[in-house]
Amino acid sequence: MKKTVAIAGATGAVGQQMLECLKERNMDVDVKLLASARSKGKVIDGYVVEELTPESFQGVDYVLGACENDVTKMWMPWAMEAGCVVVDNSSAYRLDDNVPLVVPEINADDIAKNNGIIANPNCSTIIALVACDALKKEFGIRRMVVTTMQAVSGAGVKGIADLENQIKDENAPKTAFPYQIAYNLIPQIGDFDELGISKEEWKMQNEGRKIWHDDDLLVNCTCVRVPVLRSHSESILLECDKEVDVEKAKDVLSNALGVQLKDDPQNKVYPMPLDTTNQDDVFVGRIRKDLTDPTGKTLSLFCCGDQIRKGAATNAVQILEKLLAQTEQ
Ligand code: 11C
Repeated sequence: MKKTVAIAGATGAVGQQMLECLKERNMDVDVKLLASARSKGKVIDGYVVEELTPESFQGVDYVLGACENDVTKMWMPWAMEAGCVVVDNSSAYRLDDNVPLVVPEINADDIAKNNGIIANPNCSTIIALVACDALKKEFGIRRMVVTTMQAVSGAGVKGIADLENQIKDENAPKTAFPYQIAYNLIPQIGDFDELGISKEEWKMQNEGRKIWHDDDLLVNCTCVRVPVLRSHSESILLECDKEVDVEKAKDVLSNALGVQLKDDPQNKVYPMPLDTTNQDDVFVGRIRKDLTDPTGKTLSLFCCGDQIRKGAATNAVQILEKLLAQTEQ
């Protein structure tokens, strides 16, 4: 029997992309779009948006969650009560011990351990880990030093609107960020703790440890919002267990799932956020040995990935595909 998939938060940037991903991957499911009362009756791709209420999940098999944490925490008990399996893009449950946190290219086996909720990692974590997973297997990764350059889409439709409006008029209102984002960079994503580290900066280490099953992983991260529409870029330095070899690194990356190697700097080939926009692979390039490390164990790279697709919607839909495949077995 055809399964029913509800998208909770269907009118946001990630929710709309989830619907697009279901369609383009020809998934044979019935779809239900749920959102706040404000969006009730809105039509998206021929589907009428319904208000998200405690009754919304009756008859629903799977939920793709694309809401903020507080809204997710409100509806999650309703979805659990109705017996749904939820793939949730919020950060509300990511670090719960009984909630698998999954990037299908890396730890798809964890999906089977779910108790009704599977969490989708943060976008910059997904993009970095997809870029580095094959290198971790080859050289071991002890410490990562990461600078993210995160697109405005990470702040949803408001973030995209702010950039587009401020490019036309620098005095346009700031609705998503504390400062003008057009022609600017903002080195803050999320609130800072007493150590001066932002919530977004902690995610890479905390989520990375869980996805890679590596409690010793160390990550020093600086997250920066940049005036780019929808692809995150990351400059990453990897301190490895073994001596690194650039040709071997390129070789393993050229065979890595979800990765496209873009590394021919002499011919101006390297990852750029416009090139990963609206497609699913993570581009990796600028791979070079860190000559300041006398042990030869440190590698630098640059990667980009579409924040709304692989950083959120595509990853969630890939998890859903695995869940559906498990029920068919
Ligand atoms: C941003 N990474 O770019 C955030 C958006 O934990 O899912 C997603 C936040 C999260 O602003």
